[in-house]
Amino acid sequence: MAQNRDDDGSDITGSTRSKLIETKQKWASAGRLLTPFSAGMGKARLPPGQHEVKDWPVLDLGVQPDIPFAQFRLRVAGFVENPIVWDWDAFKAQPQVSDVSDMHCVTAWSRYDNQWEGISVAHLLSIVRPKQEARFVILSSYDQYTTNLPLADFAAPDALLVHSWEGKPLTRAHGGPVRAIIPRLYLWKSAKWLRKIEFVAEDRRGFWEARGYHNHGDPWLQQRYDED
Ligand SMILES: Nc1nc2c(c(=O)[nH]1)N[C@H]1C(S)=C(S)[C@@H](COP(=O)(O)O)O[C@H]1N2
Ligand SMILES: [Mo]
Repeated sequence: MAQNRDDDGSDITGSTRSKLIETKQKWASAGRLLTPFSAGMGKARLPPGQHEVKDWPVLDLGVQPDIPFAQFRLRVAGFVENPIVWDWDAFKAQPQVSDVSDMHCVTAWSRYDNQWEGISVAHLLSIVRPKQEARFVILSSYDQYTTNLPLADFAAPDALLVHSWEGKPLTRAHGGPVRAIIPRLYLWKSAKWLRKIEFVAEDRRGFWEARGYHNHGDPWLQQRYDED
């Protein structure tokens, strides 16, 4: 292997390279050229075509299922080594995290700095262990809603399964007991009243994706509607 062969730090190639590496490391830690999600990068915090709201609108199919904690089950199925069914106690027994993220609805409102509590998708993945075949994820809800996304987006470090918002249990209207939060995609990918997570090899369009909405839904690329 050719690693660390430039022990002669005084030669021009060596010093040029270390400057380049230093610069690139600075870019990396500043998130340069990455889609800017985080606070402090205010300039591009609002995706194109969005406006900020301070309230939190409710959007769904008009049916808000009432799932008492005692009846709550979260099932993980499909191409995973360890399929699970968690009841409320099992879900709450997982390592809890809290995180703050922005949400972007395709109807053009964005809400900043939402504080979530729940479990990270990264943790879920470490428990269920997706198989090689798993490339997409289908989220299904207690209101029959479904949405699909690539495993790579579901596995993003800021993706969560949440039960609380701003320190309070998620209301029924906003998807309690448990909803997904996928901050890097439009909010329709963040299934409320989450019931099942299926890992699949072939992509399958969900409720809105089958009704003219974009299959991927990246707000930074304004992927609102289907490309014909
Ligand atoms: N189960 C379920 N999840 C859903 C929906 C739905 O109808 N049912 N609507 C989606 C859409 S279109 C949006 S914009 C967000 C809205 O979440 P909110 O009502 O908490 O703002 O939920 C998404 N998740
Ligand atoms: Mo939406």
